Amino acid sequence: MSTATLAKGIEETLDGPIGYDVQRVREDFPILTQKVHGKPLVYLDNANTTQKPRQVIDALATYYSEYNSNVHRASHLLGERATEAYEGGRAKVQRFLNASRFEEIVFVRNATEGVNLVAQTFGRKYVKEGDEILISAMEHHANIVPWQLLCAEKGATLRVIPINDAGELLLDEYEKLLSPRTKLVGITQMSNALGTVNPVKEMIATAHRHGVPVLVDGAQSAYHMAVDVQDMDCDFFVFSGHKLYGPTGIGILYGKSEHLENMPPFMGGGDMIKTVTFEETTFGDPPYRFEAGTPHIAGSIGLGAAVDYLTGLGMANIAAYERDLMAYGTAALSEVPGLRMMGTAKHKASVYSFLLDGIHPNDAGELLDRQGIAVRVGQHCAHPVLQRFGVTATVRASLACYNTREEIDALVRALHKVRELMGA
Ligand code: C6P
Repeated sequence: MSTATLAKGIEETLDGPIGYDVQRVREDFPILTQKVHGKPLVYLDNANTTQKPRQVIDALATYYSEYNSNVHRASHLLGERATEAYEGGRAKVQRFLNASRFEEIVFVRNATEGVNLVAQTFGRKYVKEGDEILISAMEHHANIVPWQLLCAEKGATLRVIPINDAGELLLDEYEKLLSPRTKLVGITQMSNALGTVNPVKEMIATAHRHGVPVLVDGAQSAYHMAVDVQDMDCDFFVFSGHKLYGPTGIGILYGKSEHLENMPPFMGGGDMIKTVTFEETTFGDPPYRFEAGTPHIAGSIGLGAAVDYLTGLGMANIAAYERDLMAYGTAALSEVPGLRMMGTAKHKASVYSFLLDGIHPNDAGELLDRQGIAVRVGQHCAHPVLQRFGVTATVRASLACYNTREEIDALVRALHKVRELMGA
């Protein structure tokens, strides 16, 4: 179904506060109709990666079957078409994030590479011995380890904003941790392990009052809520295409031009230079300065198709739909005996991270899988926050725009079955 038809469908089928007809959305995702272990697939591992709509799959197939070619380098029609579509993907992302300039959108492989790029360029240039980088206690390893590596290299210190038992940042402590030594704040907009949505706009304003730039990890937020980087006023924003219903291997680093223009290259090679001699190389302007080598052309095209799809549905509609579903699931899961939810923040989205009394998360995950329910179990690449709650693993069910109340009911039924099978 085209997104225009879908948007029309939304108006026609609008029923109460929920913004779209989920059954029509599901028809766009071919993978969702399959059975696993003989049971209908209930895919609740969306925080890990989301499924892809037909529009994204078709865009990839069309590129490879009709105009596959390298970009920026080919002097023929296919190369022109590929370049136009590849740069078109960048323009779509610019509009999606409401970035003021095309040059502020840098293609990377994923959110992880985006953070590493900033640490290795901006960080290496500006962070000195005795300086501090401030992150939060709920960060994913992707927003911890790159800063640790930088701190070790520079003799700087990593500081951590603490959280309360609900999984909310302690904002008074945050403000106290900001000092003239702080060179950058790195915070997630939404925690993958708890679901907490952080007040990044306010936190950025606070950091800016102290003259400190802020990197926002949008890996979990960008596909659940509308993001406006100008309104947020972040200095850097990263996300991964594969969580945003797009292909793997493509991600975005947004950076304010004033920063990108002053940052040294990340990697050296073709396409990121102006001139090269054996004595000296001059570097290209952003974003190309940071994009050495043949890029993930299909990735940009597929991500552009994903952005079109989401824009057609409307991020506000998606947020409203998922908010309703989240509340339904929270109530339903609270009825499961012995279920302990980790992360009960007031502002929370689309993630249920929980433990079942007396049942190891690995066992729960396996028994859920056999009933067709796909979840993630483990530490979710966020060891420190699990340690903060004194646990080594949780079961995590996470939502996307195509999940339904019926699927939540199936999860709840399956959890009862897990308890029965495990004798709990
Ligand atoms: N979280 C999860 O199951 P990459 O791997 O670069 O696409 O995304 C890294 C990343 C960064 N920040 C946050 C908040 C994330 O949740 C993730 C990825 C997945 O929770 C895979 S570990």
